[in-house]
Parts: sequence; C-alpha cells; structure tokens
Amino acid sequence: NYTYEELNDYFENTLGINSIPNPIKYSLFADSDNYRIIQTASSNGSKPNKEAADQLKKDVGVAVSIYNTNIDDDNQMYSKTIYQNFNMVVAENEMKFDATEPSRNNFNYYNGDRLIKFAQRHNMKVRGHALCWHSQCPQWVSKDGYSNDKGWTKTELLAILKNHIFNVVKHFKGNICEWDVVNEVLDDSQSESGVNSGGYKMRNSVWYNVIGLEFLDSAFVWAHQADPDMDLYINDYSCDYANQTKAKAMYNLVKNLVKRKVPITGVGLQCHLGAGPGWVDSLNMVKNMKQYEELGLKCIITELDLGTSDTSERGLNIQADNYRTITNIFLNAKNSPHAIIWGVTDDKSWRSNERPLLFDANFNPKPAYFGVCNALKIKASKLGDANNDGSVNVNDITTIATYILNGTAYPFNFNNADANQDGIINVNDITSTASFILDNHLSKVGLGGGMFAVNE
Ligand code: 9MR
Repeated sequence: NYTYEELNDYFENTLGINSIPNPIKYSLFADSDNYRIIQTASSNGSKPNKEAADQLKKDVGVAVSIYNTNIDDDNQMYSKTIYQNFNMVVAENEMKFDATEPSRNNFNYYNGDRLIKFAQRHNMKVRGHALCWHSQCPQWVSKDGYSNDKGWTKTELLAILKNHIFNVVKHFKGNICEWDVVNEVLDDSQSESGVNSGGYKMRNSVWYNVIGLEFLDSAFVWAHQADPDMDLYINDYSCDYANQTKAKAMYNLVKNLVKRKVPITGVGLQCHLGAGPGWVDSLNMVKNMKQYEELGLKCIITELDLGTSDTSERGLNIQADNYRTITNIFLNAKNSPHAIIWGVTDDKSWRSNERPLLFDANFNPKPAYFGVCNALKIKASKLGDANNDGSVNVNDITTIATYILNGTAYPFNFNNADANQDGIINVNDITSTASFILDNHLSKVGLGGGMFAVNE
C-alpha cells in the first residue's frame, strides 16, 4: 500500500501509506551506490532521541538560549522540547566572557546557573562554551576583540585571562563536564603550502596580538589547574573535513599542543554546514575524527546546523538525509562521545533564514529531526550483532556465514543477524554487516529501522 513515484537518478520519493489519513512519511534516497529509506514525518508526534542516545552511551545535545527564555518552567514547550529529546546542553551565549565577566573582576553566573539547574532536573550533561574567544569579548578588554585599544601589556592581559579562567571554571566545577577553552583561534585564510609543511596561521585576536602563542598554552594549563577533571577542547569552524586547508592547520596546531604536553582532551568541529544532495563528505569527516583518535584525542561535533536555501519538502528531506549521515558518523567514531545541535527551533537560529535546525518555529519536528532519530534508532537496534555480544564486528560475519551453511550458529540472534531486515538471512546480510564495519555504506544496515525490505 505504498505510493511510489518515479525514481530520479539521484533523489528521493515519498512513500505514503494511503489508507491512513496522516501517513507516516518515508523518503527513499538513491544515489549511484546506495539506497536508504528514512522517516521524514510522523503522525504520532515526536519520538525522543534521548532513549537511543542514552542506550548508545552517546550524547546528542543542543544549544540553549537562556537569557530570553523561561527554562526554569518545565512546562514550557521550549523546555520540554529540550529535555525530551536531548541529553546534553550548552549555553548559546550565557557562559561566554562578556556574559560571565561584564566588568573587570565582576562575575555574573545568573543565567549559567539557571542552565545548570535545568540540566540537573533532567539528568543532562552540560558543556561549557567558551573561555577565551575574540568575539563576545567584553568592551573593557577590547572594543572588538582584535585591537588593543586599552593598551594592555602582555603581563596584564595574561593576568586578566588567568583570573577569568580560574573564576569561571571553579564556579561551575562539578556541574560541567567539559569546556571549550579556546574558540576560533585560527585565521580564516591558511596557505596550502604552509599547512602542508606542518604550519598554521593564528587569528590576529587581541589575545594573540598582545600575548603571542603563550595565551593558548596558558589557557589550557589554567583551565586544567582550576579543575583537573575537566575535559578541555579547542573549537573552530571550517575544520570539519580532513581535506580543508583550515582543518589541516588545526591538525598541525593540535599535534603541536599534544607534543608539548598541553592538557587538551580534544577538538570540537563546529559543523556549521550547508544542506544539499550528497553534500556531507563522509569520508573526509571520518578521516578527520580518525586522525585525532590516532593522537589520543577526542573529536566531537559542537555546533551542528545545516542551512538550506531549498525549503521545499524535497529540500527539507535532503537536509534530513544530511543530518542522518552526520549522526551516523559521530555514532560510529570511537573518539566522538557527543554531537551538539546549535539551537532548538529554526526561527531562533543565528541562520534563521536557512532553516538549519531540527524543529520548526512551532516546535514541530522537521524531517531533519527524523534523520537524527533514524540513525540513532538503527544504531541502537544493534542490527548486525548476530552473535549478540554487543558490538558489530567480523565475528558476526562468521556467525551469519555459519548459520547460512549449517542452519545453526550459537549464540545467534535472528533479528540482529538479518542486518538488512528483509526477513531472511542470506549473503546480503554478510555484505550489509561488512559495509557497516567498514563504515562505508552504513545505511544499508537496517534500512528503514526494520520496516521496509529493499532489494537492490
Ligand atoms: O548563536 C550565537 C548567537 O546567538 C550570537 O549572537 C553569536 C555572537 O557571536 O554567537 C553565536 O554562536 C556562535 C558560537 O558561539 C561560536 N561559533 C559560531 C556560532 C554562530 O555564530
């Protein structure tokens, strides 16, 4: 009972269940080597992400605007949407330098503390953003975050930074699991030859101009001293894919920090990206995360939003597929414990005209929401884990092969072994499981969360 329109060479069709007035909609995506079906709307309202994320021991978080919302009231739609769907929060603006130290040595934690209380009521983690940044740097430090119009000496500015970091980190100690210690310290233009020979160019912020590179090392060391249990991140944009010049600069800088034993936990990829057909470069994002894993570091997604100029149903479904792809990447990366979406509803996003988020202005879940859920649910379902030992690996291929050859294999979980969920165990399940392991065609595993059989 599915309507199925003509399949274009690249793109999706909507499958609606005709007999139901408000059909659950799925989109079938097809490109040259991959088919996938994702749910893009539901008549049953939203189904929380949270359960699957908790089960997978991963955090899907969201940036919360605190100063202009009533997050103290758990009955507000804004509050509900956050605590029903996410298990981590970050303050979109309220823990930045200008908000926490509006005048010298005068600290304001009012809105930050409101977020901490909200998170405690709902058992959510909190990440801190950001201790040192050129933007949202208070006027009393620099009029624009670049010029030293107050004429600070290096010693004075170091003392200001140290005082800020010690006070803020100690205040939130115990209630926050990690901080973006420095944000956007790399220059926007990096030379290809420079990065290829291990170099990187720093942004000419007031911090770098007056102090030099020492500001960066010192910031990490002080944050670590203020709270030795804290995870400490460097965070930036346009560093999302391993082949980006700025990503190479980031890698060079971070490798250097590690070599010099600066206490850094990981790298935050902001992921302010555009949505479009096949626009997520999975290979280069996976490669990027992997190279930090090899350095012994984490690599997390800190500010994900995917803007689109195509706000038709088709455009929003493509956006959903992009969200699904990125969610899969972070779920499959061992060193990537969380991904944070940069805001709740489209209308309040810093890119509101591009409709980049998971919920519309009325808190209705968009296709993008289901894209994230779909990836989480499939991963949580443990499809491919034929021997039921909790992970999908080469032993599952052996288990499936043994079952096909002998009819038996113990321990054996039929549902999980049916990796492509077509109701039979055959060689296609081996292929699906192998693809899943190789991180290649992830979505062939458990297409449609087990509701559809797809034959190639
Ligand atoms: O979303 C934030 C917006 O409300 C602020 O006006 C803006 C000010 O710079 O900062 C936005 O968040 C930024 C984040 O802190 C760092 N990376 C880029 C984000 C989008 O600009």
